[in-house]
Amino acid sequence: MEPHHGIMKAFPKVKRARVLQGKDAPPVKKKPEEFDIAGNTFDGVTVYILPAGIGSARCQIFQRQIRQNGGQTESSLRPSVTHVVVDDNMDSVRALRLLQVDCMPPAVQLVKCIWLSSCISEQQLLDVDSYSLLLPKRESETRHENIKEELLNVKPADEAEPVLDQTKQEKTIDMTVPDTKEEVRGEEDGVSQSDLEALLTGPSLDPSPDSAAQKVVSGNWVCAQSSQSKMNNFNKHITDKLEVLAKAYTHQGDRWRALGYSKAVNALKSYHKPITSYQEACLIPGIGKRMADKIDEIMESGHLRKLDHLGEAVPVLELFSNIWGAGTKTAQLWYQQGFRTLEDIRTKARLSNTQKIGLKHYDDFLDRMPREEAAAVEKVLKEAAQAIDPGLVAMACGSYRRGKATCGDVDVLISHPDGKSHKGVFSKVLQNLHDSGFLTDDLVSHEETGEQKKYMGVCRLPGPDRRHRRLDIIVVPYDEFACSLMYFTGSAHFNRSMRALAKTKRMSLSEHSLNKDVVRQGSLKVYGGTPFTTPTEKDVFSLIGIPYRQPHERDW
Ligand code: DCP
Ligand code: MG
Ligand code: MN
Repeated sequence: MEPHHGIMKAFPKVKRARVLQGKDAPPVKKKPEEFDIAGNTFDGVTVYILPAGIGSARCQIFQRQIRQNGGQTESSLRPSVTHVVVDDNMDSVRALRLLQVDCMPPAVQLVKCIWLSSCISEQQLLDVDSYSLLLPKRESETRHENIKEELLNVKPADEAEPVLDQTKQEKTIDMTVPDTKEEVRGEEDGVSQSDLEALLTGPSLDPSPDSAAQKVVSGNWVCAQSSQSKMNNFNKHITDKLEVLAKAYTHQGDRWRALGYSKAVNALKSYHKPITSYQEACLIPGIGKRMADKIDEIMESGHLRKLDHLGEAVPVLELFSNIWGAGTKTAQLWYQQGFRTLEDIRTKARLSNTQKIGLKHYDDFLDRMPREEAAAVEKVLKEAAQAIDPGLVAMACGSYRRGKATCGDVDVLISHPDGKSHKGVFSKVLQNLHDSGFLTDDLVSHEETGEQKKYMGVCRLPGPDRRHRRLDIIVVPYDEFACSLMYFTGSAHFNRSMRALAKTKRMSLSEHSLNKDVVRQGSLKVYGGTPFTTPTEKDVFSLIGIPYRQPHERDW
């Protein structure tokens, strides 16, 4: 996906200084009167420059030049804006996400920064055509990108939301999977249309009598069910095989089919008894006929023939995409270039800085840490934060908060209950942790979405025999605390379900807020709505209209 992910940014040393010192300081606002109008290149043009990737210093220079040349600038996507300028490496999906819209308003151009610099240097308003960010054809591909390649994971506010309205489902599926050939293949290959339709809405398999009441409010939504129901897996002999297939599809870049299989796996894991017949499998929400065929085959023969024909590329693709910073597309490219081993990659492949770090810590990153170690990392973060301001809260979220025995990384959320003292903390914490030697590598330059900042890097606890561990840190304003806590606690599948459910209620859930009165046209959000006040996670659940779930019940 990296041709248009544009998301991961290695953390060049030069930039680090900027990020770690004064990037939190408010930009010095210069009054427009200071500038003489020098030209009229931008007459009638109002530009909003999306700062991500461009940096505030360059933004300010551009803004000044626009105003000096007869144009106007805005600090957000206001109705007056005619051009939105984004970093040259930005892809449209990410741009829209950062702009918090599903599509550009009509008549607003979304252009690369090079358009702006070319206009300035050529002193004329150039046609945007060759600088415009075209929307990718296959939305489905970019939506379900490899998590590692999604900077910040701060995510797609509306990632893969299904539409509940049954009458519209087919249409929606068509829109999100524009390549119908792909879908037909899916049909042959275990994931049917109905599997796709059920995607992400999740099973409703709680056999307890009170589940009927819940269904009234929450239908089949994963987020409304406790993930504890899958703890006792009566169908492990089946799910083990389907999981292998799901993983293989992930590595082959077939996200839809992979999602279909994971969905079926979740459904089977939470089923209250071993499945004994094809008919029984068909009756489970989330399992279509083709999937039931596969299940039947495993039940009857103890085997799935499809697993014998995965192709020799799969294990190599898995080997490669396990390098942090390399996704399916990169792995495929390397495979096509003839590479088969990590040694090939180390010696022959062109690696980004991030991938170099990923390769250096290949084994460490694959090794999940015991939760006690995650707790120790959380403690380091708490102490670092509280040394800056004793009122700061720092807590490990992610799999740790969901109570998992092992964690792939540590996801630390930092905020301040006074609503303002989180400002400036991000760079200070990072500086402190760099100075103490706790942080050993920076993977991704921090990205801001609104007032939230996120860091992805590598740390190591002091003492002998310690391994390098992945660490994610987000600093959030307190009024976004509950929504960001919920986002960062996950799981990702649970989050998708929550967002999808919110959408059916004209709401929109993101890591920032739960908004009401959202206006959508088809599956596109045209008005973002207004945020509810959500002091706690419980408020978010109750506003969406489902029972509260403890973090350990969200492990879908
Ligand atoms: N997240 C999300 N969507 C994504 C990626 C992440 O909503 N595509 C959210 C939910 C995750 C949280 O961010 O729980 C942290 O992401 P991690 O990748 O660290 O995932 P976990 O902590 O859940 O699992 P692991 O133990 O593998 O780190
Ligand atoms: Mg994690
Ligand atoms: Mn993480």
